[in-house]
Amino acid sequence: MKTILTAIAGGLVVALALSAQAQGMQEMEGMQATQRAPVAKAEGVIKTVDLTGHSVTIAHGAVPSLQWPPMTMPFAATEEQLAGLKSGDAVTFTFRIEGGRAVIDAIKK
Ligand SMILES: [Cu+2]
Repeated sequence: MKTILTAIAGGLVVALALSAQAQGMQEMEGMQATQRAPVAKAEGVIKTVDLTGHSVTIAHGAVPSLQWPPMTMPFAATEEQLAGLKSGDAVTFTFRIEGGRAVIDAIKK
């Protein structure tokens, strides 16, 4: 009888520990959802500027923080960010990955 009670008590402790762990995981996931992706920094040369499409295509150098090789790709940007920029401009910029898109945080010549 005593061993059965000990086993039940032991199982209860394990169950409580597991549920506490599961709750901890949920909190972490919630945090990731509300936290914005960190900003990555890169340099590159503008290929095309699409003011109405809110997009700029940049041939950028390697981005070590994201383990990206150099490549040419579009970035989402606001009209204000794109003002004064044109094809051929060498730029330094910061961006973040949001919903599978690269979004410009700041960009300057
Ligand atoms: Cu890229």
